Amino acid sequence: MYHSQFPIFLLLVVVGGGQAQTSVWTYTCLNEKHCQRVAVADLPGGGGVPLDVCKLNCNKAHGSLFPLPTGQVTLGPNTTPFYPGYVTLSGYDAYPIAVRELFRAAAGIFTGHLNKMRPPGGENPIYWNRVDIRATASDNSTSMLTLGTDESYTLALTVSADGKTVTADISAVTFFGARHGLETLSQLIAYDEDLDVLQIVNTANIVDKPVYLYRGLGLDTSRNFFSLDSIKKVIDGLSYNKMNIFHWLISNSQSFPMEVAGRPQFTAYGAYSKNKIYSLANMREIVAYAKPRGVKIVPEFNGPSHAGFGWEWGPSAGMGNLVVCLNADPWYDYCLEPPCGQLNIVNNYVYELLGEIYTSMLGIFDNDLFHMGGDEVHMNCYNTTKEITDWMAENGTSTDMDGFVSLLGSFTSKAHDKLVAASSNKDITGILWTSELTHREYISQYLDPTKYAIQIWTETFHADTPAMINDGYRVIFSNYDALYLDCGLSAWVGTGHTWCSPYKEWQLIYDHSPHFIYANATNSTAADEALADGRLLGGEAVLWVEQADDQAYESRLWPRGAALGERLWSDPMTGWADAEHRMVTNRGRMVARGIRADQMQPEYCSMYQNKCYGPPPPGK
Ligand SMILES: *[C@@H]1O[C@H](CO)[C@@H](O)[C@H](O)[C@H]1NC(C)=O
Ligand SMILES: *[C@@H]1O[C@H](CO)[C@@H](O)[C@H](O)[C@H]1NC(C)=O
Ligand SMILES: *[C@@H]1O[C@H](CO)[C@@H](O)[C@H](O)[C@H]1NC(C)=O
Ligand SMILES: *[C@@H]1O[C@H](CO)[C@@H](O)[C@H](O)[C@H]1NC(C)=O
Ligand SMILES: CC(=O)N[C@H]1CO[C@H](CO)[C@@H](O)[C@@H]1O
Repeated sequence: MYHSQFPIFLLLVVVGGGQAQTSVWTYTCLNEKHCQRVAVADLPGGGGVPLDVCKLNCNKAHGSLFPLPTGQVTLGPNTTPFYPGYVTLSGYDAYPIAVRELFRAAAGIFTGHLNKMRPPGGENPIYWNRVDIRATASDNSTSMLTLGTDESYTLALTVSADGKTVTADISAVTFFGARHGLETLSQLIAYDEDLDVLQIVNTANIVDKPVYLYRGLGLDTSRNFFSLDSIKKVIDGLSYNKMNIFHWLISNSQSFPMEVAGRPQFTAYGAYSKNKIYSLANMREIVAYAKPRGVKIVPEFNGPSHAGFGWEWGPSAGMGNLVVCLNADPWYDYCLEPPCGQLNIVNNYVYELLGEIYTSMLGIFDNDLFHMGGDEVHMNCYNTTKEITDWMAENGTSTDMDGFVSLLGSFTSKAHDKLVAASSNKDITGILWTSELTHREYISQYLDPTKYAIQIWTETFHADTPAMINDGYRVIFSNYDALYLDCGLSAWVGTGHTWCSPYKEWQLIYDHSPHFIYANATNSTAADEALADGRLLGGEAVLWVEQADDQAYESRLWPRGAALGERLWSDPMTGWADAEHRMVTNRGRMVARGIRADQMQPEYCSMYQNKCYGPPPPGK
């Protein structure tokens, strides 16, 4: 008897004794801006709160909201304690099924976060307050996320006169806006470790919508394979930062892990192993996972370069060589990293197979954007391949740069025709990386700006960028000198660092504004116009994975990806310094939800928010 009662007795002490175990420290808000640790003994009248609760609304301008809302933000001074079991979500129950299911999934994700912050059990009846959430979308039939989707929302929080019911009203045009509203709401809730309860800011008004349409992260899953769980976690991270694009670079010359309907040879020859394949069902699962999280998958099938293993079965199938320069030695004469490989662009079977690949992919990733690759074509590979140079000679194509670019132009246009034929959306836009073809002297000759968008990976102040935007191209900024997340590691061929060193710090990423970059090259009126008409589509940080896999990607992606997330959602006039506390808080929130994001500072800096700053620049 004694022993069986002992644990119960202990439990009562812990629950009832929460106050008694309170630390000697508590937190107060200084100047409506910074949370700071103070001794409980120094606050004889009380008034301190746990740090996470302090951060909710200490800063009256925006609390810890991340990314910054772009419209009005009013946060009340008070919070209401509650338990996750007393939250209801309604408003969408009568919507058409596709949209209703998205709302249901988003509601489940939201309550999942709350349950993680404060698992059920051991509730104190004093805090049995209700949180009633009403989430609505005036367009109750849109279940596709496209570049034209309205992602705006408003959020209003009110508290009843008796203080026992908090009402959250989220209204949006589409589901995708409403889910952003739920994300914002989740950032107005924190765990109160003193009372072992959740606290919600009980009065607020927020009006919000994104500045850029395309807010993405790119992940290559070919140099090294990533499990479905890892890809889902990347999507989770995107959703916490209101980023809406996962650019999935599925295959490359190293491996071909993607199942193509009706062509098992691609993975049989190209996958690293039979366990390292994305089946059609796997890819469908990713699309379905991403949608209620407000994320669209933009798949990339790269060509004519970045194609190698997986294509070597052409001769045995009577189709001739489908790739050239495969695994050539020494690699550095024929490509930019081993193994080499480029599609045999003078073989018509290559176009037929591209059509089959696009049809297979668009059966899964059906949307308005498809990435066609197009980067890093190595001219010497083609120039030293007899089959290619013979064809060029017979067709009167010169083997100088103009001749090779015309060959690339014709490859791109034939591939684009196959893409349009494979798509149910005849307005599908093909995205291309910057390359020789997108240089100023060639681009308008070969690429129609209504059919293609350009993903820019050249350096930030490259002269082609403003020229392209002036000429009407829609652009996505992924400049390697700011937005490549793999830079700064050891080299993997030879010694020293990788080519794009140094490491790109979050501050650099945060300050990388497409509007600013274009305005610097032209003027702010021109940049406003380019934003309004969608030529400044947005940006994307990219993780190339020669040196990353399931074990090593989260700390490369986060929290730096979040810095880009705020830049693209809010594009604030202010720079990184004004975002630092929220970046740190947001990073902590991501970690609490299971993302292994890199640490940014000693924890001390969160406890004394105005103490960690750099010395003034020399001479100031
Ligand atoms: C869904 O939208 C249609 C068209 O706006 C509207 O007529 C209908 O009442 C809406 N349904 C619900 C349940 O709100
Ligand atoms: C291709 O090779 C020919 C003959 O060696 C050379 O003259 C030409 O400059 C090369 N083309 C390119 C684009 O390098
Ligand atoms: C503006 O662009 C030029 C190059 O065109 C660059 O050197 C300069 O640093 C830019 N200014 C700022 C403030 O970034
Ligand atoms: C702003 O830049 C655009 C694009 O280069 C140009 O057409 C326009 O004349 C410029 N306006 C001013 C006031 O300089
Ligand atoms: C476009 C074009 O002229 N294509 C020709 C190039 O040369 C080959 C023979 O090597 C012909 O079959 C093509 O029709």
